[in-house]
Amino acid sequence: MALVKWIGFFAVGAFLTAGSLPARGQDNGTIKGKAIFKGDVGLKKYKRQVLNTAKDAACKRAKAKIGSWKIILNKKTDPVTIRNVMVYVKEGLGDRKFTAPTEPVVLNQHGCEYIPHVLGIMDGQPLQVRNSDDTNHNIHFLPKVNQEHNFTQPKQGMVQNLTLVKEEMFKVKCDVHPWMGCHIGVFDHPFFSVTGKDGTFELKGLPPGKYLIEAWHEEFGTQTTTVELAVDETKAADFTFEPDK
Ligand SMILES: [Cu+2]
Repeated sequence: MALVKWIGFFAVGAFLTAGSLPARGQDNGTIKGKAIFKGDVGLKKYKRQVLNTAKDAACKRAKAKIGSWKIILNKKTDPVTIRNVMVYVKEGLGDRKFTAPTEPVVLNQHGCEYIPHVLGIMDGQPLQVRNSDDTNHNIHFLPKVNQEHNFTQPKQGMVQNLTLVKEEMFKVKCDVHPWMGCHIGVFDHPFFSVTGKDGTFELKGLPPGKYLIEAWHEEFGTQTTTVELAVDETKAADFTFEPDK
């Protein structure tokens, strides 16, 4: 039975590759690049800060010391790149409408840290807030245009589902553990990406067009650039942050 399925799969695949059916979509553009740091990486303020969790015995047990997520520079590459930069389409999609995925985006509290530290989600897509720690967390959303949420998850394994409906970047904090903080970006389209450890991002599946792309970092602010994409085109776009300039 499994073999029959696989044969069917390949047969359909070959048929589509031949281009007969269906008409090929034009939403295949890609913009990729990196968030570059230009400045003196030797300065103390650019070293990763260490946060002490001793205030809460359960947090201390999980991880006595946590590295701050605010400024993480990848100094192994030249140029130096920045982690946790949210890159997104700011303008250029016109009045196109995009359907939010039904699978939730998870914001986990684990080891008394928010994972991930910068999270992107579409408006209307479920956000699932989880407590994976054996301690009490308070989740306090600080939005400007979305609804403010402020609730506790006192027990390990607790889950709360929420929906965000308006586009914005906002901060989330825990009122129990002052070192805990993260950021959520809500978008009315699926073209957003957070730079990883290597400081790179990728926006895929873009229709051809001219876009204003913005890159946001919680400490370094925003940078923008315009990118014009033809059908199926891949273009590079780097963002350079010079916080001391
Ligand atoms: Cu907490």
